[in-house]
Amino acid sequence: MNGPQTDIDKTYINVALFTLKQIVGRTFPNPPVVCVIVESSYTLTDHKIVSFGLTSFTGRPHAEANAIESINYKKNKFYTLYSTLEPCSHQGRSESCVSKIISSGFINRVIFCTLDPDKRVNGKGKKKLIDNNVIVDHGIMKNSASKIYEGYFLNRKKKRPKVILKLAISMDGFISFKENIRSKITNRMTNQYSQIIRSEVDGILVGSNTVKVDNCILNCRSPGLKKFSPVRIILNRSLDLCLNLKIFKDCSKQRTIIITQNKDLEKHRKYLNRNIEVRYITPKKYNLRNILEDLSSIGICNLLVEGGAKIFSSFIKENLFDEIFLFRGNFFIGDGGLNAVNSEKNNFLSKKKFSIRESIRFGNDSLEILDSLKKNNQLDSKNVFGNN
Ligand code: AOF
Ligand code: ZN
Repeated sequence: MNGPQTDIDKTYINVALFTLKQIVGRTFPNPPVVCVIVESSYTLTDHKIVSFGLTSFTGRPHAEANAIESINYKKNKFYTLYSTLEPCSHQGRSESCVSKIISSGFINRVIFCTLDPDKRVNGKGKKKLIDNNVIVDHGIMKNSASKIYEGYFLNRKKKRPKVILKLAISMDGFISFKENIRSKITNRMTNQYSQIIRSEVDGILVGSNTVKVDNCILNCRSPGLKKFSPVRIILNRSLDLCLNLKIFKDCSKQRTIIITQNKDLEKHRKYLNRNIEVRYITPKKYNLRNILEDLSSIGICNLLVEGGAKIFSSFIKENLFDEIFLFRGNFFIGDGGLNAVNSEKNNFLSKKKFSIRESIRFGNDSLEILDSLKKNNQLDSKNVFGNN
């Protein structure tokens, strides 16, 4: 029995990858990992899953640790551990997964999709396993895994999260009837789906004007999703948001961060006393690139941007986005509506920046998922907002 992959390996890695998709954004501050342990004969016949482990929803214990914990090993059997990511080798809050695999004394073979780009691991997990006589192979279904790990890889390699812009617009491309007014654009079905999207990201970012005008809460309210509510991030240069806003009600239950360029510690304290984290960036460095780097440093891998127009404009203008979830309600707003994206020159929307990957209907509403062309190097696109 040696390393190279078999059809059986592909089957079990597929099972792990299928599950991996379900836990993206639900393991902050760690990347999601799925681990499957298979018991077989030494010739790999009569194989069956004997344990399944996911990264815990608070990030620890890790997937492999969870899977290893609950097995009754048999002496004459062969054990393969499948993982979607290279098992970690660093001493963290507890023993590394590689140490656990080795000290179990039963795992004969480890198969994983992709090396872990985290500097503390990157290849070291693999080496330690091999040095301890565990058969190792990796690269299996690597492309599928890399797509799911897009946010994590961007975080570790580019020091920024994957950025998803979420917009709800009318048929004629407006996000509101007029400025500083909250407008209901989408139906109930769409709104429920939006809650699922929120539960699949680590962080949700808005500008302070959106918090003031919408008085939004930015959590996951649907049954079963509450615990997956993402970290809330508010961009507020002047640190002037009123503590009576709904978003500040339960900050001990949902991590809430304000990013500001105001360094008045008295003001900071006012928020800290209410469990609101204040992160200061100097006025000189207060730009999206640095804000994303800061968020990446606290473990945000997938970031949902929910507005408003000014914020969307900046992300699009600076090409700092990977996907757009464009929801469209079933009515026209007409003259006086507020553009989804504002710009002094009002021209960058017509630049070819997106391609449509998928269209879904929710009753009379629709959702188009757009990829940034920078990401795919595709050439064809159109002004998807349709109003200029
Ligand atoms: C694994 N299995 O399920 C995950 C891994 O802060 P720590 O000590 O928990 O370590 C976080 C790092 O562990 C993270 O950056 C990544 O390299 C790895 N994540 N590794 O073996 C897992 N989530
Ligand atoms: Zn680990």
